[in-house]
Amino acid sequence: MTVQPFVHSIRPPDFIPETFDNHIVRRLSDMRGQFADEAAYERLAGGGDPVLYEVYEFLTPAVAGELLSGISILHSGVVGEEYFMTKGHFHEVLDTAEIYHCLSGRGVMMMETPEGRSAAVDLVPGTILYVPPRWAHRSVNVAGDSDLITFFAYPAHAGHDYATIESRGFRRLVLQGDRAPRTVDNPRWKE
Ligand code: S6P
Ligand code: ZN
Repeated sequence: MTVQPFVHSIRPPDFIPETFDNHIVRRLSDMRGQFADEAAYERLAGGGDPVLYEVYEFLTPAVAGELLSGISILHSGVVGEEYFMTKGHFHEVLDTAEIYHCLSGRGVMMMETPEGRSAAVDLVPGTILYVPPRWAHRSVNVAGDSDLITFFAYPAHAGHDYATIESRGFRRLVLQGDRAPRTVDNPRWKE
């Protein structure tokens, strides 16, 4: 199947694409077990099941050579001291990279390799982040009151390994601090 050239368009302030192929909505209930403060999670879940983030995808065939891109909109909030965040994943084809371009808001991209290296990069409007092959990645919204909006693109055959992060978490967490967000070791990280 050959893909014809195509365009999509986004505009501030909400950057929701006028056209897209797939819309993913992830709620608090999709993140059970991922936030460090379980009591805070249950308190928030008791009040409903808020949407944490939405992804608008521009699909292409899942084969090497194609790029899959889209817009990710991560809402603001906290579970205990921990900011709203995406599930996070390794790519199933581990040797595939990804580009993120921050369009709006304030965030941190938490990243780590299977070998134990860890990195946290600030995202502000204009930031272009290269996530190299092998690095798991999770977006974290550290703004008090605005969405974190990013454009992303990655090899369409990369796939997602969510299970590794679901079972052991990320090595580092991003928490609210007195003046600025702080990153700490995840006390529940499992080898
Ligand atoms: C996919 C890419 C993004 C994420 C999105 C949601 O490789 O990294 O499109 O899918 O930011 O995060 P997650 O961890 O729920 O897929
Ligand atoms: Zn990815």
